[in-house]
Amino acid sequence: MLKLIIGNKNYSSWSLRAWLCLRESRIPFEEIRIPLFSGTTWRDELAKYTPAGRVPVLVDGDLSVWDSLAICEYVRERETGAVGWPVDLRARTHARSVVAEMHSGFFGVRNELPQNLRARRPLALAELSEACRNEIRRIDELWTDARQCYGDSGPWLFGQFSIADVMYAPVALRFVTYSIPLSCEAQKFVDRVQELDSVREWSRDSAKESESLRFIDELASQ
Ligand SMILES: N[C@@H](CCC(=O)N[C@@H](CS)C(=O)NCC(=O)O)C(=O)O
Repeated sequence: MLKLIIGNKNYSSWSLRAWLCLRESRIPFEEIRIPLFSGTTWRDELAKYTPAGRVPVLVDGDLSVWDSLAICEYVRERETGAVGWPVDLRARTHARSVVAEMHSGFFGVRNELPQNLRARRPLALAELSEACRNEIRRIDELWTDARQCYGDSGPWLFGQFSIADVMYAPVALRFVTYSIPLSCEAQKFVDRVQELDSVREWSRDSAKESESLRFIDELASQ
């Protein structure tokens, strides 16, 4: 059986992406949770699965796949019917661009609005850097644009649920934690993500975790 190595459910957004991809693809897997930045052995524990020192990692027999996007691609190629890319070339190229933009950027959002699923910390936009505010606007625009182009074929960013939704689901959940105001169309994407049974399950699990990472929680309590 596939093994997915993940970090803390409350804090690890990249772990959530790989997990969501497998869950929404209805593929059975064993989950191995290594609480990051907790205790003294987590780095050694993680090193058993990946020299990259980061989660998520997917282990399929003697094959190890690290990085959330590589995992999504592997799952899509391994299993017919798994969550993948839009069928249409234009839509697929658009989706890949949108995903690449997330995977390689949005450092303001990542740093100033870290994933903290069980926290609720309403933030005024004025409390964020200009770079972060610009990124929020850009994400809103990406979501709205995708919905305007492909919304007729289904409820997700590119119609049917795709790797683009997987990649942006944790971003949507950050906007919930910090009460970030969005346009109507972008907010609908956030609501849809929150309604997913898989996301609800992950969030319930995150609420039960005992680790608390001060460098993230302190941001939420200021
Ligand atoms: N680009 C990687 C990023 C993975 C990543 O940064 N994971 C974080 C947890 S969300 C991690 O393992 N951090 C451990 C560390 O920084 O030492 C991916 O897409 O999987």
